Amino acid sequence: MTRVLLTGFEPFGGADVNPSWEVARLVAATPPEGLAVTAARLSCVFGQAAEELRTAVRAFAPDLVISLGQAAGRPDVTVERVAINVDDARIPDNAGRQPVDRPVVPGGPAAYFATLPVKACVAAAREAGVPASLSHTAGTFVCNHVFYALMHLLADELPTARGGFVHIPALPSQVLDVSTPSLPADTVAHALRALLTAAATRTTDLRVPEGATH
Ligand code: PCA
Repeated sequence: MTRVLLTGFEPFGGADVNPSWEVARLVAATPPEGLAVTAARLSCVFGQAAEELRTAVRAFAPDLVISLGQAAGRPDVTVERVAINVDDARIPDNAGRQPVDRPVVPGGPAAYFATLPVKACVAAAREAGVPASLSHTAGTFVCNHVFYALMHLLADELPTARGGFVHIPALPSQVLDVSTPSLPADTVAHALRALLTAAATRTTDLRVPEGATH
């Protein structure tokens, strides 16, 4: 059994739901075959979220860790390729913290790549019938902060485990005026199950063009 830790966030920015936690719960309740999935809910707070993640990783000793976050405005499931060593918050977090141009880890490397087969993960979500793409920025808010902290932790303490980050769109109930794209939680959970299986079983990535020109 591959041990998978899946994290989602509490609501932030005035929202009353965060699809990342809804999806993490759904996948943990009905995991794909061969995977033992535990879900952990992280605060949307700089520093505290990274600490909660560290505690969960140390307690669970997973083979694979995928953190989920909401990216309202994105129309599809996006698999993040890179985490950068920058906190630069456009809005305050849930504790009122708003770091500007500060490192996630002082003295840490500029960036870490996800150690998932990211293109195979995108392909798996698409094969499950759900729109997905590769992303080259997780932003500079709490999601990138957690992604960077995760990759730093795994590099330091658990180098055999794979890690990565996936952003997901808003829920339909969050955007009833249809000004923002959305996907239902069960659709995203379906994509995530396929994605987790690919991440857990593929030893090499696909060599297909998914790059961006901007
Ligand atoms: N999305 C935010 C933080 C929590 C979440 O779900 C982000 O993209 O940084």
